[in-house]
Amino acid sequence: MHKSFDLFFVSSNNHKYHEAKNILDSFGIRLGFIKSRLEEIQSNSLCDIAMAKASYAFSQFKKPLIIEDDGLFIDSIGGFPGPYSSYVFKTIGNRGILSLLKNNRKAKFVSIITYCDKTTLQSFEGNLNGKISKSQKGKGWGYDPIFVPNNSVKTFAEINNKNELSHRYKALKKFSKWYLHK
Ligand code: ITT
Repeated sequence: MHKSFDLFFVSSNNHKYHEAKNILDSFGIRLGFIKSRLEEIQSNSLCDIAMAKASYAFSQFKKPLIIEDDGLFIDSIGGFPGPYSSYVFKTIGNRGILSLLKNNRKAKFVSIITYCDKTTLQSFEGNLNGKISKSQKGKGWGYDPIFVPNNSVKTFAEINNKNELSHRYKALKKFSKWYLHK
């Protein structure tokens, strides 16, 4: 099991894995999947959460791996849901988020990718600015139907090139440069 890959993505979220795999394929890196829900510390810092999540994953699976921690930060509500994005999506969801917003709809998506092996723990950050749409548009996972990236009029759920511009793409691009030269 898991033998033929040099690098694994550990996550409970199939969508995150499929996007990460697609992006890393384009950089020539093959990515295996270990589907697992990892323990998460409580913190206001995505980076601290990601580092702890990666160390925990390595202690469990003992293979070179990456994990990802994401957050959607909405300006007018003090950066909420930020590090609590997963919980907020499951509780109030996109309808709940839309009901909280008025005119200022600025937001950003942040991805932290953390690599861990026996000797190294290293994080890479990708940010994407945008805004929250007035209603849900398109069929996508998570916050995709309400996030409109800057320079677009369509939501993440409506565009077909999300993997060429997303927060995940930006973090994985930095990771790839480092990983391929390490
Ligand atoms: P892990 O097992 O990898 O932790 P997770 O889904 O709990 O999976 P996060 O803790 O990183 O992942 O939660 C971030 C949440 O933000 C995620 O559950 C989605 O609801 C949302 N999210 C992150 N990236 C997204 C994207 O590209 N498009 C839409 N929603 C996204």
